[in-house]
Amino acid sequence: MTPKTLAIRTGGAEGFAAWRDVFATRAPWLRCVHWDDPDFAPAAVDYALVWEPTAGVFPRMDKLRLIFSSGAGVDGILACPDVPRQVPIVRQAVAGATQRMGEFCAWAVLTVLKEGRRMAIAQAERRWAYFDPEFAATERTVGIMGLGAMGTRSAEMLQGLGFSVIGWSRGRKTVPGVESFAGAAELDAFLARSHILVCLLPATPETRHIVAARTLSLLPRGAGYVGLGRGMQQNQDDILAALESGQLSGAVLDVFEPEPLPPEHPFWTHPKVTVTAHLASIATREERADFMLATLAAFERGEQLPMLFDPARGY
Ligand code: NDP
Ligand code: OXD
Repeated sequence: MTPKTLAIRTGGAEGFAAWRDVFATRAPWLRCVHWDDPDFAPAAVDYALVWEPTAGVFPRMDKLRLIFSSGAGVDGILACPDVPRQVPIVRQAVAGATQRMGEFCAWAVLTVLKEGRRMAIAQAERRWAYFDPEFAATERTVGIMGLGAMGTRSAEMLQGLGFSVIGWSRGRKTVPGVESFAGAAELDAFLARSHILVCLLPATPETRHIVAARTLSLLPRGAGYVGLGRGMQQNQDDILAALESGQLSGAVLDVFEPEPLPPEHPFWTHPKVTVTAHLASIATREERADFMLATLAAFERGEQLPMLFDPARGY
């Protein structure tokens, strides 16, 4: 391969060093440069790998041909005011990431079902608090908003645990065993069936605050909520109100607005909320590097790329 330059801004200086080492063994022709290095020369860059790029740099990348997100979402990239609209953006699609998401989603749904937060509080207080979680998985329906790569793998794993699973997306989906609801017209019927609601949607203008008072009020009383997509999809005050009123019986939240969740936020100490630090799923650097190198080879052969961000649909 002709030498090429990849600019990296994901995971800070430590992340850069780790990425550089991963690429050094796999693609010696790829020169990795750190976006935040004082000697960084944007004009030399062919490709970029970024999570939250800073403004003022893309316009100086005259040779830039492809942008990779270091994750599945591209919201951190789109938040950069001068991201070049003509350069394709590739989202990560790695089997290891969907597997990890499925595992995390299964854990979160079981945490809601088995009242894991109640157990954790009792343990922290050294209290022998016997109780009998009310339902078995076979008696509950999990509704997954976003039946894409992450939602589909989660649905498969939840079905393996005995849950009934339904899904909601823009278009109709065919996922074995999963009843598919599509579009705004079918949202309310989907919600009415979801004993535990999981959000695995991308961040788009349409999904802003999609989990809010109205949505939550349509769930069966005492429903659970698992937030794994993006914080911007959730009205956090409405979630708190639904927990207070008993409309929600519990929640596991991995994403917030803003992140990190401020230390004074009531979610941290809420007896019905389990908070995790946006860690539900990330593939290893090795897996992501292999996906990127295969994508770059296809790109240089002029082939159609998988997982392209589509500005028209917003994700
Ligand atoms: P995909 O692109 O594979 O799937 C997105 C799904 O969302 C599709 O089913 C799509 O439906 C649906 N969708 C998009 N917009 C709407 C809408 N307005 N109304 C209804 N359905 C909609 O994405 P992934 O599964 O790979 O990832 C999903 C999201 O999960 C990411 O964008 C990211 O926000 C989040 N994520 C979170 C992680 C974490 O650690 N917490 C880790 C990885 C991802 P259709 O196909 O019909 O358009
Ligand atoms: C992602 C994430 O989008 O980690 O991949 O949230």
